[in-house]
Amino acid sequence: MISRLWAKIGKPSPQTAESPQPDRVPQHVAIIMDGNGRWAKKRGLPRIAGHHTGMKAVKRAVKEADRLGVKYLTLYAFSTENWKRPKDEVDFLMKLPQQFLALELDELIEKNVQVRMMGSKEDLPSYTIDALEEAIARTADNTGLVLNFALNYGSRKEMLDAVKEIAEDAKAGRLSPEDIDEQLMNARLLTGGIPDPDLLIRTSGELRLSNFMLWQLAYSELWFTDVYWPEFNEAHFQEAVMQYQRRKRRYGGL
Ligand code: V07
Repeated sequence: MISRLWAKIGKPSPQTAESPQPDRVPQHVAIIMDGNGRWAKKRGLPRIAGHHTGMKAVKRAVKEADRLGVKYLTLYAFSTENWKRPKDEVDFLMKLPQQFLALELDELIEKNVQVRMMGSKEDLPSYTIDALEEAIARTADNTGLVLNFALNYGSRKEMLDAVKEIAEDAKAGRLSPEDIDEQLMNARLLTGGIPDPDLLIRTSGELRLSNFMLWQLAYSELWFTDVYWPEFNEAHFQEAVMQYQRRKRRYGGL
C-alpha cells in the first residue's frame, strides 16, 4: 500500500536527507578553522593542545573534501594578525606545517592532491618555508584536489599588494586605467587561477570574515557552526554541503 502511494508521489530520496547530492557539490570550499584554543580551555588543556588536535580535523576535512568531489579546499591556517599571539604559541603554530607534511605528504601524493600556499613567505621560519616548498614541488603535477593553505595571509594586504602592482604597471605605461577590471584584479590576487569559493565554513560560533578572502567571498554562501574546529568531522562537512545545496544562489540577480 505504502509502496503504491510512493509510486504516485515519488519515493523520498534518501540522498536529500542523509548525504550531499553528488552533482552540485561546491567546487571550492574555504574554511576558517576557529575555536582550537577554546576547545582546549574547555578541557583544561593548553591552547597548543587545541592546535595539535586541530591538525587531525584538517586531515579529516581534506579526506572528506576529496571523497565528496570538491575541487579546491582553502584552509585559513595562520593570519597576518596571528603574530600578535604569545611567542610560545606562534612558535608552536609555525612548526605545524612541517609536522603535518611529515605525517601526511606521502598520502597526499598518493591521493593526487596538489598542495598550494597563499600568503606571505616573509617572516616565516626557514624550516616552514622549506617544508611547504617541498610539498608544493612534489605535488605540482597532481591533478586531483587542490589543497590551498592560507598561511601568513591577510585579505587587505593581498588587495593592497595587487593594487600597488597594478599602479606600478600603470605608471610604467604597461597598462592604462581603462584596462583595470575584475579579471585583472583576480589575476593579481593570490588566488590567481583558483575560482572564487562557492561555500565558506567558519567554526566556533563567530559570525565574522576576519580579513579572509574579502574580494573572493563576494557572492559565496556562508555557513557557520558552533562546533569547535578540533571537533569538526565528516558529518559536519556534509551538513554544510547539504545546506549549500538547499540554497538558491542568485549572484545579485533575481
Ligand atoms: C595549523 C591546525 C589546524 C587548526 C588551525 C590552527 C592550527 C595544518 C597546517 C598546515 C599548513 C601548511 C601546510 C600543511 C599543513 C597548519 C598552521 C596551523 C600554521 F602546507 N594545520 N595547521 N598550519 N593548525
